[in-house]
Amino acid sequence: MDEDSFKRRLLIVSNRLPITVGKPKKGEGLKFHTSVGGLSTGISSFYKSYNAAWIGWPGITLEKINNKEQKEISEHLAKDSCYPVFLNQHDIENYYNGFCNKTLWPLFHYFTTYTVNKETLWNAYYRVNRKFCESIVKVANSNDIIWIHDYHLMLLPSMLRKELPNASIGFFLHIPFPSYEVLSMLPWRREILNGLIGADLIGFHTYDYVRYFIESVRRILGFEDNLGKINTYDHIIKADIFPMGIDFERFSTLTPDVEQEIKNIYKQNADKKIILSVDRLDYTKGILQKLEAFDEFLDKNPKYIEKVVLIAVVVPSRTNIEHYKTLKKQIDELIGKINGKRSTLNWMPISYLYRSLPFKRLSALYNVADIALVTPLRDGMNLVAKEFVATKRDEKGVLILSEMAGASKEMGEAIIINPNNKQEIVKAIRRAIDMPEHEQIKRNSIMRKRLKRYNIIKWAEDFMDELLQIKKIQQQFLMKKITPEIENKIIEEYDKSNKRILLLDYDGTLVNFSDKPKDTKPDEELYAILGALCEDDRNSIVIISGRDKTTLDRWFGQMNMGLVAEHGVWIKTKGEDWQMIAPLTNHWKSSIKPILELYVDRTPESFIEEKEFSLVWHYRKSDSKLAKVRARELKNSLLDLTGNLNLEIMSGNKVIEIKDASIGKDRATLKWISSENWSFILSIGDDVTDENIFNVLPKNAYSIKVGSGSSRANYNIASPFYVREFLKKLSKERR
Ligand code: GDG
Repeated sequence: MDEDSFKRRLLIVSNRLPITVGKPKKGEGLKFHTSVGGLSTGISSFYKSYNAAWIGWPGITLEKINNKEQKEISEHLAKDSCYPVFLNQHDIENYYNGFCNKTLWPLFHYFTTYTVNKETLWNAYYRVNRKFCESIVKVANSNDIIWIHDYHLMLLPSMLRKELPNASIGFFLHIPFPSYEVLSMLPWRREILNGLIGADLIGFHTYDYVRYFIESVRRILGFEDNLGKINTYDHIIKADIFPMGIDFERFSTLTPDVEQEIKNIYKQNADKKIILSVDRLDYTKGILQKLEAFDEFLDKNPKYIEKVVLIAVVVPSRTNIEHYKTLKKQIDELIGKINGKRSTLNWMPISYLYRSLPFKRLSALYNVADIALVTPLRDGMNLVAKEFVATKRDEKGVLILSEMAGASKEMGEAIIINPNNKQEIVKAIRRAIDMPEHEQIKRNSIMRKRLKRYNIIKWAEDFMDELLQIKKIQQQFLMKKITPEIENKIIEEYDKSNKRILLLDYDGTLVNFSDKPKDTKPDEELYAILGALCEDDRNSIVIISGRDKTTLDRWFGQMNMGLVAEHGVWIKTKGEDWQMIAPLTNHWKSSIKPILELYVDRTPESFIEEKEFSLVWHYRKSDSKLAKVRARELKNSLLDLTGNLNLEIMSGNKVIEIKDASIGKDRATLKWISSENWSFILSIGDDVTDENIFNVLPKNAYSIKVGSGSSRANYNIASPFYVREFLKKLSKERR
């Protein structure tokens, strides 16, 4: 952990505080107790060891307390460094029970038919995120580390970024991030993504969730990524994997009160194999599926009648939401049916506990269970699976784990099942009961080592280290970011000089990059800016683009400026005709094009752009995973084929371009620069091909990279919008 992070305060922000306030009966005083749930259990154990404070809702609505009690709550919580965000009944109904748990929760768990899309719920979500923002601003220092948790607060990072621009803001999503297809169903997907990218670091449990997030950001917001680093207009952020760990010590230690509980449970279940299931009451947890599979197991394996018991702990959750009420009824009925059908005088197959248990009892259950049956239909991580394995000090016990839980990516030694495949669960139960001890030990010892090493503290430290790391990268970018002072210095030089050349890239520099290149033709504002620059006869304006010469001619042919087409194949000086930079041939195209066509057929939504002396395979709109594989394959086969031709295979921004190796923007630049004795040279570009220009510029030239990626240019500028503003300033009359 960086020394710096100890000096700064850590603010943890989540919907619920780790302490819940309740008022059991009218007239009674306030009661404070520990909150239940994955997030709360996990973070509570690590945050006490930091200079940390926690901000969240204390679990009681404003309608239930008076001003005096509100003050009492704040004072009581402050002793544990907790700050309450007070919410009213309407907020809870529309934000928590509404947008959070009727819109985001089902959608992100792929229960698309349960998803409610309602403007009023969205408005409440926005409003409560604002309330959180206001509460945080009241207690935060400008450079605090703020770590926001979960789907309830996805708009908060950007809201906070505006208020506290220097804070280090991290966000962790505890639930799955859905695929682009599923996220696209949400009317507010853009707002959600825009809210999240206010964070410096966005963490997920698994690689798939990171991938889905990055793909959505690319396809919905248009920001590119480079190994998880996303270049937004004004800062670099990172998305990465942090599989949440548990408080291993706490679960693996046998305390006297846990020992006592263990004795009690054994007394009631002597000589029986114990299968344990622990879930919040939620339709994502696959509770009905596991009950049905257990029933079927007994059907198929009658020899286990009276020899096995399923202890099903179901923790009440979101009891005000219809789907949860229905599920509760279904679980009650199914358990009633199975027990009714199968119980004998001495035995009841399912022991059902619908309540939240004290820690010692939960821990005792993990200890005594022979098998843990964890069968979510979709689950961000699932800590129960990890906690069960952690309690197994003798390394005996079998974990049956759904492949739909994030935990399955780290716990491959468990018996992995598909929760929708009843027969597979039935077989897994049988296999678990029959598994020899040495095999159990072998499997658990590997998992326990991993859980011990990557525990909750390591998880949080890892997240925090990376958050500070990305902050440093941002600083490097900021150091090169063009400031008003630098702009003034350039303008001063420009004003002084009588012979100026401006080398400007087009796509991504003068206009925003787009999926549809045809849509990015110059607009009136751009013509006005370029027109004003061209009017000054001390200026030579040159557009250096990868576009073909017909397009550039159509757009800029009438203007008093120089043009470079096809990355430097063609050059057109003011008032003259197009000239080829060097004698080139294009007969190679006939042998290369069929290969590209093959890749177009195999990669939906990719296409070929044919220029006179180059071929380009575009894959921006294709599925990113497939396209990456195909791009690698294509590059390899082209490299094999073109070994004896003088061709260059260039990977650009979601393109592969094949061109004569002797052409490039650098060559065109040199030709232009050496043609006169310029006293002011400025080059602006955004893409890899523009780096070739920056490379060959003389020392006294100004070079500016558009966007936040690293570059050889002297400076970075945020976006085409700012490029235009800057060019407007250059062309303004100053006397
Ligand atoms: C979300 C994501 C992700 C359960 N019953 C009792 C009790 N618990 C504790 C367990 C465990 C936690 O609650 C449940 O965590 P899960 O991970 O299983 O599930 P969610 O609540 O849905 O949590 C999930 C998690 O966030 C963390 O990122 O893994 O995917 O959905 O820690 O021990 N604790 C006590 N009594 C109980 O009866 N004391």
